[in-house]
Amino acid sequence: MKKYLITSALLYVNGLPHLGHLIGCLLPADVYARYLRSKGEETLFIGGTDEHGTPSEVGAAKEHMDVEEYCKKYHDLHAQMYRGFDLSFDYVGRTSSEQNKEIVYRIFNELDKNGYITERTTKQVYSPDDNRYLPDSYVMGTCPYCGYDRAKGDQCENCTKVLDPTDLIKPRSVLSGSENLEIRETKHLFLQLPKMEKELSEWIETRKGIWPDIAYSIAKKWLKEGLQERGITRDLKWGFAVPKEGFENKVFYVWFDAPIGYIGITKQWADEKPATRSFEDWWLNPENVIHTEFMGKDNIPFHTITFPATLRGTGEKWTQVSMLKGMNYLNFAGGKFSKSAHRGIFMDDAIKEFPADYWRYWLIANAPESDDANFSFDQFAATVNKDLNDVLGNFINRVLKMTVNNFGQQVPVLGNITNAEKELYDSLDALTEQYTAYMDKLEFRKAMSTLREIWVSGNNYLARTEPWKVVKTDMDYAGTILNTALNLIRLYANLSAPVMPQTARRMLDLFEVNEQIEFPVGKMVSYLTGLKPGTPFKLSDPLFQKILPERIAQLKETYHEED
Ligand code: B3M
Ligand code: ZN
Repeated sequence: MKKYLITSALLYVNGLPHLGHLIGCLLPADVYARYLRSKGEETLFIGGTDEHGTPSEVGAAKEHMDVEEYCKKYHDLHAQMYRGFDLSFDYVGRTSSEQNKEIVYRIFNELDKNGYITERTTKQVYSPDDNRYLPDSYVMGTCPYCGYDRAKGDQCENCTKVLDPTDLIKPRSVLSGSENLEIRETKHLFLQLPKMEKELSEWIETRKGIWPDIAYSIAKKWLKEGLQERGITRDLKWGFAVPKEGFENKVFYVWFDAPIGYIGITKQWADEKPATRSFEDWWLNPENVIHTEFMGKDNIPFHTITFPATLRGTGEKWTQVSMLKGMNYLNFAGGKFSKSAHRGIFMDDAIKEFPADYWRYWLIANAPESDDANFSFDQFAATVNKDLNDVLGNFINRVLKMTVNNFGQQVPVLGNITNAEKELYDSLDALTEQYTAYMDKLEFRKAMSTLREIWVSGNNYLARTEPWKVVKTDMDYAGTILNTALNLIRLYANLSAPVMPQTARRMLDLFEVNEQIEFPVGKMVSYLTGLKPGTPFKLSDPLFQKILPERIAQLKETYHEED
């Protein structure tokens, strides 16, 4: 039996994550992990914080904190936020851990031994005013490719181009703002990507039609431009010291040790929880592990080219990525969500406004899969009010109330079924099959619109059978309708659980059945006759609250949607 390894991109520890990060990697990874677990698959879901490099040094300097303490503080805050949104990570680790260091060194030494590491004298940006080198995001300037004026020295987040600080037009120091910058020569270590070009190119070709277009096309673009050797060391203090003579004062580049962090964090998990499995079971086991990675589009080059090359160059049989889900960006009020400009809605605020499931459902139903998507409070409220409140919530309320009023607080007897039930079973067979297929392919928007259709089919069934009329003429058939409708609630709970875990639990707990969430497989007829007649149920407060116009106006103001 193959087992599933799921990783979500490891977010930089500086600042708090926003809704763009949540939908970019964390949440879709969680939905997929929950889906697989509810199907009984062996699943390990790994996440954590990316703690090295310039983002942490710059963030710590801004808060006048020691870098190590700063990383710990924000790591804990990220982890707390993940819990608030019910992200079901098996482990939330850190790229700065001892375990990661051990694996980074192991991989580096193998690469070096195999001739994939070379030394080069390079030109680096030096700032006399700051009295130091300014690698990566210590420098900002205008992107030479797209003209974006807040491009960072290592990557333009607007066009995703990977840059060198010396490429920037009008570079300036992030520390002092100084534009008085010099170029100085210093030695660095490089990963020989060109040596692996052919091998990588053949492998990427096999991913065509399997990875989403965006992942495949970004990888292809890199290959087409020709692979260049990539610097893997930096003139920084914070990071893993380079274990090679002459380089002891340098550290590894954050993008060298961050993806290795998935492995390091798995080892943290294995060391900390006397688990049944070792990290080797997951990471040195390519034949038996299906590894799915989730990330925003700017992270794709590193996961399709540099990280796979890093693992391949060791000559060891590391588990490689099988499926890669890359997301486009979520925009807000016509612009980007931005950590540095604190623009948009951050996870700590979001959770204070609405329950996690409202956000989870909206984000997954509107995931920026084929293109960038836009968040607005009007759309958010419309979806919550319509899909969750009117379609799903009302169905449940009506069914529970009608049953109580006519049969008491228990599941009525299922009598003879008619064409209406048969047709319901058939249409649900087709819809659940479609839903499962979309989840398997990680096509979340389509999965959610199918889930919505499944909910709607319950309302259509009531509209067609009109139990409020049937109770006056045929109590047996009225019982059959309401029995079927109550079974639908149980079905909805199990189908909705990957995206709305809390609501699903509440739905299932309406019935005194004490069941685990389990993804329904097979024919719906057996599923929709599963609740035993006589099973007691509870009445609950409405599952969702409508978001009213005054509240929407207030939210727009608080979060500057219309500024
Ligand atoms: N830390 C980028 C980010 O936070 C980067 C991802 C690393 S994944 C190994 O958006
Ligand atoms: Zn650009």
